[in-house]
Amino acid sequence: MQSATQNADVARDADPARSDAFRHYWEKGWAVVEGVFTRDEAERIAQIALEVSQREMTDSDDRYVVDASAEGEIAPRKIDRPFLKHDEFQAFVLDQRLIRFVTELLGASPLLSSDQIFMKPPHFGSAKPYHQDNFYFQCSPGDHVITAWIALDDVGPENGCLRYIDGSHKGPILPHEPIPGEPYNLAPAPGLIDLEKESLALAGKGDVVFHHSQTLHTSHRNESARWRRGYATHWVASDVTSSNGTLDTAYFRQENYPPGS
Ligand SMILES: O=C(O)CCC(=O)C(=O)O
Repeated sequence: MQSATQNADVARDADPARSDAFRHYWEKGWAVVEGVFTRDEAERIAQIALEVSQREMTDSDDRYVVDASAEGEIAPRKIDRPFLKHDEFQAFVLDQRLIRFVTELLGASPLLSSDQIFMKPPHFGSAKPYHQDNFYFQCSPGDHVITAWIALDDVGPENGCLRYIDGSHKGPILPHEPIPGEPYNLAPAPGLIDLEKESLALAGKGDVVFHHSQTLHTSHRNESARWRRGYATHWVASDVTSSNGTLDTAYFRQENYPPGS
């Protein structure tokens, strides 16, 4: 009888798009999979994200949640832990079409640890500096931690698509230093980042960009007249531990996601 991993290998080999994504992910540290969700499904989630973030914005002027322009105008920046804020967010990120890809790339059953929605309003959304997720998570083994970033809009260079340093997941976790004026953003010194290896992850609404926990990535300001919203979900395999308590608040721990929440 074949094991679950062997079955996944057979299914992947039979589908060239899936095996290309798998190869690209392990070679470069990231991969785009097209059409995991329909454009309509992504649009529905984008609309709910807008409603939730507008509501949160009226309750907060915290720069973590809200962005401010040079003129002092404010707009949504981020929704933290959206999974706990709307039933449709829960159904969306637990959709089997997404979980199937996360399982294949991790090589194990994935557990949802945390999530966040990055909003970049037209002509507005601020840059997210280069970083490695696992600098924040401090999880081990790093190969068993993956981010699935679901495009809620078409994304390209003009509206702040994700950018990756190819192969950086094979290197160490770099020291990250605070960015002046942005206490929630830490980044490696620019000299440690080889921009010649930078690639852009272009994605359509409903596509998913996957990245390894150690891959260096960034996104620029949204210079366009369109929104750029991305739903980032963070997953781990069951053998993963964290040295800084990251997993204490993980959704897969029932106390953090009580039934009916
Ligand atoms: O959406 C962005 O701009 C940043 C996303 C990110 O850093 C992540 O998903 O780890």
